Amino acid sequence: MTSDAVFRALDGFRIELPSWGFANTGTRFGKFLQPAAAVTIEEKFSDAGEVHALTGVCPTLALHVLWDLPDHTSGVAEVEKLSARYRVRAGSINPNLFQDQQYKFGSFANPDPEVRSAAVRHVADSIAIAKALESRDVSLWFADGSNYPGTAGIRERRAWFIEGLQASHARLAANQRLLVEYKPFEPAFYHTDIADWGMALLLARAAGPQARVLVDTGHHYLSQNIEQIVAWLLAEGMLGGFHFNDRRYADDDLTLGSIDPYQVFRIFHEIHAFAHDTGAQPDIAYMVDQSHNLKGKIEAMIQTVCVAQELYAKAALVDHAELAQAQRQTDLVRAESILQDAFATDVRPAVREWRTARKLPPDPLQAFRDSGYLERITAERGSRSAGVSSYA
Ligand code: RM4
Ligand code: MN
Ligand code: MN
Repeated sequence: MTSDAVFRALDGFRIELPSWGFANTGTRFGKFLQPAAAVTIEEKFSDAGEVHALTGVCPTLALHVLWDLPDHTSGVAEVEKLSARYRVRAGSINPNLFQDQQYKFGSFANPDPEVRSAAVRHVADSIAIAKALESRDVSLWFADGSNYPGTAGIRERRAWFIEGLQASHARLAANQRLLVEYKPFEPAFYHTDIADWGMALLLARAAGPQARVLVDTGHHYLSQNIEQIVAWLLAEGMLGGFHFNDRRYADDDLTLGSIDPYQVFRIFHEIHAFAHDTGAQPDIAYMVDQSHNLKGKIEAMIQTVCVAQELYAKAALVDHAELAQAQRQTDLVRAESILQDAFATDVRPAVREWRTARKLPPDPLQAFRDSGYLERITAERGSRSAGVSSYA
C-alpha cells in the first residue's frame, strides 16, 4: 500500500536543476571557492548529467542567460551539443535583469525609458533562446525596488511593469509560459516592485493568459503560510512552478528541508489534495534554486533532490477522503494526525525499492561518493585558477 503510493508519486515527480547551483557562489562577505565547482557551461551540464544519472528525476537544467548564454542565440548550438552529450535538456530560461550596470535603478521599472526598453529586449532575446531550445518556461525574477521612502513612484512603476510584461508576453509562442517570481526584499530594502504573491498574481494576470506565478520557498517573510499561498494559486489556476530551497532567516538558499521539512511536506500535501479533489494533476514546474557556498555542489544537489522525493512521497500517503471527513466533522485531532502520521512515515525503504525497480542506485549520494566523479573533476578543474561565474 505504502509502496504503491510512493511508486505512483515518484513516477510523476521531476525536478529541474539550476546551472548556477553548480558554480562558485557565496555571500556578500566572501566566496569560498571549491576546486570542483563548475565554471563553464559544459561543466554545469556534466554535473547536472551526473545528478540525473544517479537520481533519474532531473532531466532538465535551468539556464541563466547572462551566465550561460551571454551571446544569446549564438550559444544555442553549443547547449544542444551539451544536452545530447550529457543527457540533460535545457530547462527554464532565466533572463538576467539585475547585474548589468544599467540596472542600477531597476529594469522594467527603471525611470529611464531606454533602460526599460533594453530590459524588455533582453526578455525578448531570452524568449528567442527558449524557442530555439524548445524550452517552455521563461522565468522572470526582478531585483527592482527602492531603498528609501519617497525615492520611487510605486504606482508609476507598477504601470511600467504591466507594460513590460505585456510586451514580453506578446513574444511567447503558443506553448511557452512566462513565470513571474516575487520576493519581499533584497537587494532592495525599502520596497520591492513584485514583493509578494498577490502582486505577482495581479501582474501575471495583466501580462496575459500564458503567465503564471513562481513560488520561491525562500522568498517570504518568516512565519508566512506558504502552503496557503500554494492552495490559493492552485485554486486560481495560476501556480506555474517552484524554486525550492530552505532558509532560517531570509533568502538563505540552503538545501531543501534542511531547516523545516514539515513546511515542504505541507506544500506537497496541498498539491496532492488539489490533484485528488479535481482529478487532474496540476502542471507545475518543480525547480531547485539553491546556491549555498559551503556544501559540495553536487552532493548538495543530490541531497535536495532526494529530500524533495521523500517529502513528495510522504505527502502522497495522506488519505484525502478520510481527511475531508475529519475536517467536515471538525475532528481536529484526527485531521491533524492524518497529516502527522504521513509525515512520520519512513518512506525511505519504499523510495529505495522504487529506485531499484527503475534501475537507479538505491542510494544516489553513496553512489556519487563511490563513482570517483568528484575526485576526477577536482583534479581536472582544480588545476586552473578558480573562477566565479555567477553571484546567485
Ligand atoms: C534570486 C531569485 C532568482 C534567481 C536569482 C539568482 O534571489 O531567487 O530566482 O535566479 O536569485
Ligand atoms: Mn528563485
Ligand atoms: Mn532567491
